[in-house]
Amino acid sequence: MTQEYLIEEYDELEPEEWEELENEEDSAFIAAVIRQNDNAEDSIASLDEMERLADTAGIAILGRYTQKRNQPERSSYFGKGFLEDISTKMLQAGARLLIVNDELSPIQARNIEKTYHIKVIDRTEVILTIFHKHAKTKEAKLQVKLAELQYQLPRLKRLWGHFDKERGSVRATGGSASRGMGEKQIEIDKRLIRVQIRKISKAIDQITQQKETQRKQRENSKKICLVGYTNAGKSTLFNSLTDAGVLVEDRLFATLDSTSRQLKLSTGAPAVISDTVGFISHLPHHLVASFRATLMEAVDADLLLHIVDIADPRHEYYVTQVNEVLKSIGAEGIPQLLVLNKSDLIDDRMKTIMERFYKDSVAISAAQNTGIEELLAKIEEILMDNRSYSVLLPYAQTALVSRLHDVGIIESEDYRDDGIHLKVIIPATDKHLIEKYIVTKANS
Ligand SMILES: Nc1nc2c(ncn2[C@@H]2O[C@H](COP(=O)(O)OP(=O)(O)OP(=O)(O)O)[C@@H](O)[C@H]2O)c(=O)[nH]1
Ligand SMILES: [Mg+2]
Repeated sequence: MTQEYLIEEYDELEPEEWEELENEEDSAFIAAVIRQNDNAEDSIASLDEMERLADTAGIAILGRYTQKRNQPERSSYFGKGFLEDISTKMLQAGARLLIVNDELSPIQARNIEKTYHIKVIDRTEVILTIFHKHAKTKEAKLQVKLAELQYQLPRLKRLWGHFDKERGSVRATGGSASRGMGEKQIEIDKRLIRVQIRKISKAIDQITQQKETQRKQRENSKKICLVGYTNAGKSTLFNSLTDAGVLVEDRLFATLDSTSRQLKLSTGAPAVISDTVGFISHLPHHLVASFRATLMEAVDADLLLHIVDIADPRHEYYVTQVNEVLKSIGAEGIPQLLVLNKSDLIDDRMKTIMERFYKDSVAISAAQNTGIEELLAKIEEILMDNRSYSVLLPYAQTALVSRLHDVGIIESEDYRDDGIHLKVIIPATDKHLIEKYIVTKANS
């Protein structure tokens, strides 16, 4: 298949097959199973997060319910009594949806809907809805579309009510469409979806290849990638470092595609910095798979700037969750600098405690532009592997002093009888300049 043909296919996906979701308000109950060993605090925080996700997806939450169980029920996730009770309460409250804070199996979702006559969606569907709403670039739209189709495939029977029949996008609306649909129709749809999945995967492969080429072209540049939990302030920092004007919003998953810009380091060495999609705990695996092209940006980096919202009491949890996702994409071995953002929201005492608690971290406020200099210095230190040396230069090499001023930092300069004594910090790449004159390595 020629490349041109692929590009044509890729163009076809817009705008006919992409449907903006209507911003209609929906209402729901949230329900979760609390397992025996679950930590109470974590469970509450997880439900809070689900509520925030629902809010971002445009769904108002009218109530929260939990059931204590050892394991979710295999056929219906919750127990019978709980579901009977909740369906009555939903009716009374006028809640249209039940949101389950987990990924339901196709059977579980179908059974809940059929037996209790309530419309149920899971955490993955809510996240997919947000991604769908926020996808703006072709890259993001293709990736979201792929994740949606892969999610739909095993769930066709049930999703007939939720997904738009012709276009196949996630919708938490409708319901009557499922009536009278035959098995044959489902088979036809499955085939159509598989064809679409293949088509989109090809288009995404093409983007991945393009990105690969771009990356190769930037091979001489050091690559820095911003990673972090959604809403940590990645785009804000990206903007303050590069003046790029990337969308910053107080909502989850504001950024879905990856944007790269040149970053000027004081040493003049070329560097490229990329902003990327936010992480979240239990990021649906379909999304991780579809967003491969975007996440590759992190896998390929020389340095990860891991941004965490230090004003959020759950910072430790976020750091762990982001590291989990990094591990799942094979980026756990890349050097990481932890950036404690939003430090304007905590007092100085707390700031000191946090910097001590997280070794190799730097506290900043991306919004107020504080700590940026220190951050850049640390970035340079790591990237350039800057080392400090004691050097004794013969007077015949006086010209080298000004050269060293250009490429590094001269901490002390002492003109004595035996020559010029210097303490310099320079990038490893420039070490050859002084190799012959090194007296001691001040640190390494
Ligand atoms: N107080 C304070 N707010 C900040 C700071 N940095 C970012 N914010 C706010 O935090 C919110 C999220 O910022 P973004 O930069 O969009 O976060 P992000 O990590 O790119 O989020 P996603 O793209 O959704 O993953 C916005 O409302 C910002 O204004 C900061 O240093 N201090
Ligand atoms: Mg962002």
